[in-house]
Amino acid sequence: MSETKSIFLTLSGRTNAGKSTLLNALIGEKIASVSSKPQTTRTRITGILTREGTQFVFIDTPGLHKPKNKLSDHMLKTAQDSATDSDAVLYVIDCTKKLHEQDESMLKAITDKKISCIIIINKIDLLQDKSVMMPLMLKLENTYHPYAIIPVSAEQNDGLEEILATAGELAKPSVHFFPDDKFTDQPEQVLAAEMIREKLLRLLNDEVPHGIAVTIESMKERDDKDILDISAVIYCERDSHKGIVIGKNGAMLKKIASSARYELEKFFQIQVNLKCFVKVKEDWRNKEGLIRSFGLSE
Ligand SMILES: Nc1nc2c(ncn2[C@@H]2O[C@H](COP(=O)(O)OP(=O)(O)OP(=O)(O)O)[C@@H](O)[C@H]2O)c(=O)[nH]1
Ligand SMILES: [Mg+2]
Repeated sequence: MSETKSIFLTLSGRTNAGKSTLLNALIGEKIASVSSKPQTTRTRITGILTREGTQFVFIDTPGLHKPKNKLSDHMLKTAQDSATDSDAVLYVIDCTKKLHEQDESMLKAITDKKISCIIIINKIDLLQDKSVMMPLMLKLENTYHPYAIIPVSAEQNDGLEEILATAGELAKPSVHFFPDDKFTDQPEQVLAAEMIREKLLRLLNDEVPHGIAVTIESMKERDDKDILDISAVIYCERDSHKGIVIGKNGAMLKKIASSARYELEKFFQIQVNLKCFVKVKEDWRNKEGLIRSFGLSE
């Protein structure tokens, strides 16, 4: 039997750099929520790809940002611990943004710990003239001496093969830690809750979606029919936010539930009957007990 290999790679970088988009693109399944709003990812999300004997285990993490509450503190700690604890890091940078001081301190921490680092310059589809990346690439190369720097467009699946080939070089002989056909270790209920939260992030404006948590109260296939019944609770921080989530005559909640149902049906390949309830938990992002009960602290 030929030798198997594996590698654990943490996706690290500033919020909105495109880490979750890249995770989904690499494994070819939509398991992580993506939105144009900052701080979309709140916990560690594992995506797995097994190819020609090599198992890649990607760990998506919350993006680096300025912490504003206790939830943020947990998110940042998760991000920092994951990056400095793994075999290798895919450090994702948005090529349309200036290098941030948080990029610099994270890259330094990774380098100091001698963790193999592949820097991913993302969103190159937004550059008319690709040569404008050169000064940034040169600076990164000379300062951090990464294993490689790879320009990609996660959204357009451009550069993914190069990432896999390069990461594959760093894989070590090992057993596979997950079954070869598995692509995530996220429980189905967590995946479903995240799909609903993503729609809230996309459809609501300003501060409202950041103060939202979604839990699945029940998720069960009917015995007599091919229907999956899902009951979800959307928690927000204030009564006024609850009003916004529900909308006039329930219009917003209907819109959220129907776009979530579409995605749930696509993912679980079964007809879904989704019921969403909206509740208020005042200032939950500063309450440790609630953060824990929503599964957002490690
Ligand atoms: N044009 C373009 N947009 C991209 C690309 N990759 C990601 N995006 C967009 O960038 C935004 C942020 O993407 P995410 O994948 O949620 O970013 P993230 O790094 O996971 O963000 P956090 O979870 O907040 O840390 C979304 O609107 C994506 O559609 C890309 O290659 N090109
Ligand atoms: Mg993310």
